[in-house]
Amino acid sequence: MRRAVCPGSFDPIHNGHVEIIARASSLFDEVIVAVSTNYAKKYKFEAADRLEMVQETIGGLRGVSVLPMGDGLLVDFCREHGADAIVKGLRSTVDYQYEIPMAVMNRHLTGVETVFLAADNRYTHLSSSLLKEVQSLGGDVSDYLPRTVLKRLNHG
Ligand code: COD
Repeated sequence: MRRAVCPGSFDPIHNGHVEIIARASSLFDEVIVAVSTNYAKKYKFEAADRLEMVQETIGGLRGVSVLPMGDGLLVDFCREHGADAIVKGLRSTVDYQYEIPMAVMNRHLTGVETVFLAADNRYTHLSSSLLKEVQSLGGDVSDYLPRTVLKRLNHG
């Protein structure tokens, strides 16, 4: 039984995240989507809302569960939940430069491996912050966001 963790702050979840989680679920028997909260960071959505939006979006995917991660170490979360790997999406060399030190450190700490999946062409330009900015200024981001997220953004 192979179990992976897909971590993120998901503020909010978008279709680039969803695509990576779906592909992870075809590679692993079980995937846990870990919704992190870094208390030093300012989020648009509360932890409970971010968690709910992820659940509403990917709840139907077989073998995928969603859990809060709090602000501890990702490797501790992986150990606690018996995960063999962390799965992340890579959009560009900027992501690569940011992610590699964390992957090496995480492997050093507990031996957990990080598996990188190349972001799909349709979503390489997406980030939660870009989508929030465009939406807040009146742009149409409906191609990139799950319905539940769009609804909350439009009413928030
Ligand atoms: N296409 C494909 N994948 C994407 C896209 C996209 N357009 N956008 C984002 N992703 C992927 C990336 O793999 C990203 O890692 C993941 O989705 C989540 O994205 P975000 O933006 O929601 O998540 P971040 O970057 O805010 O989350 C960072 C973590 C919570 C993963 C990280 O900070 C962490 O591991 N924190 C725990 C504390 C810890 O252990 N620190 C020490 C690390 S060595």
